[in-house]
Amino acid sequence: MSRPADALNRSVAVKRRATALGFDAVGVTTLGPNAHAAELDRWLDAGYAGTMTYLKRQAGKRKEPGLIMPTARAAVVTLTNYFHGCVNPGPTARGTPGHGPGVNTPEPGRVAQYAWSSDYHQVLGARLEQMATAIREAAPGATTRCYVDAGPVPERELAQRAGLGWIGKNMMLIHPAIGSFTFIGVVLTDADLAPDLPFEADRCGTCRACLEACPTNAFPEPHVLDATRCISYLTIEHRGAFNDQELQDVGRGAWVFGCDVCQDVCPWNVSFATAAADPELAPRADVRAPDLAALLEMDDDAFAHRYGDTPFARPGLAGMRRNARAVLRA
Ligand code: B12
Ligand code: SF4
Ligand code: SF4
Repeated sequence: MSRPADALNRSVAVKRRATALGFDAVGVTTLGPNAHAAELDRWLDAGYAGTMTYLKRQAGKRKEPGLIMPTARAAVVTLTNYFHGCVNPGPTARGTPGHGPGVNTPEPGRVAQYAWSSDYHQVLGARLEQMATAIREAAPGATTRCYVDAGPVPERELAQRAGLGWIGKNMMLIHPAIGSFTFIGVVLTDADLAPDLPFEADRCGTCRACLEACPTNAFPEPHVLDATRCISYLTIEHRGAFNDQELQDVGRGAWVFGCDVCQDVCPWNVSFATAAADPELAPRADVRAPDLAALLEMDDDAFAHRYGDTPFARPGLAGMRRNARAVLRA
């Protein structure tokens, strides 16, 4: 067992490295049981996960993050800002500057901002590996495992515990100075690192803007998202054709991939989100505003060539065509 001062020095060294690597915020937490395990069970039992059956399979580890890597004693949690400085302009209204809701009229084919660049899993995965190297240098002999939006890691829960923000009524992890347009990345390690204090405050107050703005009423109550009604789930995770209700829901929002409405209206984003200056996460025009007509005509090879390294690869050509038809009503 090392001295507390050593653990603190290691944490400081790792955080310095995280900042140098371009992470916008970083915190450390321990791997005790998930304080919101009961909420996760209730959510799964209500069927709100839809066909994301992996969430049920991974529930044991999400409730007890210490089981993910049994030797691990700490999680280093990072936030990376991906806000691009405007509310989704859609394919035809390019470059409209602005902040906050209602700046632009929705155009068919809107894409959620988190997907505007090349695949963030790859960009952040490489950065997390470099931070893991720094952890192993600070604690010789330590082992590490990196996660970004993958595996059974309860990422928002760990971020809140690492002091990085609170869970909003829209379920997003909101950092008080950055907002919620952030990716969460995690390194689990058996190194002895000094933990940060959790972020205990709930700064939503009486606001309900996200709940009221959701185009499909996907929030049965604050802090509960029925994913089966969420446009993000429907356009990214759902497989197969849309039923009539789903068709209406996707068509109504004009979103061809993901959805940002419950973040666009959040006062913490309206006031504090600033455009990310990260060249590796720079928006790509073909992703931010895809040509829906071309998408409908594309074959598998053309799709793989154009979108294989972007988040569109998850729904694939079949899913993206289905989404395009829904927003074009084609
Ligand atoms: C499955 C999933 C989805 C599903 C379900 C979303 C959901 N709200 O559950 C769908 C496809 C709909 C989705 C959509 C989106 N997602 Co998603 N998703 C995930 C994934 C893989 C698992 C989330 C999960 O376990 N959900 C089940 C719920 C019950 O768990 P949870 O959201 O983690 O909530 C925990 C805490 O909130 C807490 N809790 C529960 N109730 C309560 C109540 C109170 C009062 C408190 C304080 C806490 C609390 O306990 C829960 C369990 O640990 C995570 C990555 C990961 N490995 O964690 C990314 C992740 C949550 N998604 C992310 C993003 C960016 C999005 C979208 C914004 C993408 C988009 N623009 O289209 C939307 C946002 C929709 C929304 N409002 O949540 C980011 C969020 C970053 C952030 N700053 O919060 C993550 C962390 C991926 C990443 N590494 O960056 N997603
Ligand atoms: S992402 Fe869109 S559809 Fe999903 S909960 Fe938020 S506002 Fe509703
Ligand atoms: S819109 Fe309001 S209620 Fe929703 S997450 Fe933001 S502050 Fe909280």
